[in-house]
Amino acid sequence: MWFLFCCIWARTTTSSAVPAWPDMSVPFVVDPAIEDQADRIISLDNALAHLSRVTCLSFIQRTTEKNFIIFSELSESVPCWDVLSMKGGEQMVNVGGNCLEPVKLPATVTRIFSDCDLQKVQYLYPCPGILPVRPSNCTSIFNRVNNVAASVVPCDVEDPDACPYPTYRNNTLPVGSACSSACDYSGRLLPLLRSFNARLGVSDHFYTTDTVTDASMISNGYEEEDPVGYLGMEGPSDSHCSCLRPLFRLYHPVINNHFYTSNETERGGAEALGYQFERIEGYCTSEPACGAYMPLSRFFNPLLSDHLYTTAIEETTALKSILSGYGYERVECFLWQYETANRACETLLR
Ligand SMILES: *[C@@H]1O[C@H](CO)[C@@H](O)[C@H](O)[C@H]1NC(C)=O
Ligand SMILES: *[C@@H]1O[C@H](CO)[C@@H](O)[C@H](O)[C@H]1NC(C)=O
Ligand SMILES: CC(=O)N[C@H]1CO[C@H](CO)[C@@H](O)[C@@H]1O
Repeated sequence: MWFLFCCIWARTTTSSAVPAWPDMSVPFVVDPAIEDQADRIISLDNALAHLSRVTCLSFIQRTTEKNFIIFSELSESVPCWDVLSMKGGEQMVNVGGNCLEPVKLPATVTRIFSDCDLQKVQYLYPCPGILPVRPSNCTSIFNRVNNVAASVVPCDVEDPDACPYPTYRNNTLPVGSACSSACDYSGRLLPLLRSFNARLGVSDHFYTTDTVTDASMISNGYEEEDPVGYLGMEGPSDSHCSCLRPLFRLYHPVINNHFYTSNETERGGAEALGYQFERIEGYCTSEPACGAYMPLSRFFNPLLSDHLYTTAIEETTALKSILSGYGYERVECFLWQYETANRACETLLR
């Protein structure tokens, strides 16, 4: 099995009046010199499959089309993956060298295009019924001056559940669709701190973005645990991101349980059961978008009366195992992985 490094459209489409491919469909052939290299052709197939899967642009084998792409190995000074505009006639596109590099096993890298790349595709080739998203802060990637092969976020395509970016699992969900942005949120982000009090009769996981409260819990017997991600501080409306949800914190003093929900109705229901509303910890997104791609999984242990929330894949897997005592409830919402909203969208160079 081959994975690849692949670098994206550098210096593409500086003008917005680029001729687009009709029907969002790109006829292509592959240069025989590449066709002969098994590892590279598999990489190319993977890259095209990825693009077709997560955007509305599709690649078709050329039959008699007059305008088509020839995937070739060109000089390093030629931008990679310049496929977004139709130039007319035979159009050479560089997928050589740095643009499409098979990675030898053991591969740690399988993700091919970044969210920003996909955002750019979505901007030029919006899926029907979905608002086009602005390429905004992604321009640095598309206008990259040199053709450095972009490394990609580790994500095992053989095991999509392990992908940190759930968007990519869904063939039908274009990036950022429901939230008007794939990568952007204008508010400040703060870590959602996590602590746990294991004392019998308490057994309570506690989460807060407020460091003072966190410190006071720690001094009252809660043990620090790893933060679960970042919450937005501004909401519920944002100039970029249209699917923010407040994360409400509630507390039930009798059963010593902190409970968090992003659902207003559920909050009301909990209050009716004796939970007291404490505060809004911050904002998360209802869909994987706006740079927030980490699902916050919610669990409940009825014996301990404890709600537990995690974004860690290993912990989620472990808790879902029958013996954990914690029952899986749902993905509450999505959190940011980094302090900068669009960082998850930036391909990591080198
Ligand atoms: C994929 O997207 C469709 C349409 O938005 C949705 O109905 C479906 O539940 C999604 N599937 C997954 C696995 O998220
Ligand atoms: C909120 O919770 C209620 C009751 O559990 C449910 O009917 C509703 O669909 C939820 N709303 C959202 C936006 O998930
Ligand atoms: C080019 C561009 O749109 N830059 C924006 C990136 O995001 C920050 C914060 O959201 C904006 O202030 C910039 O204008």
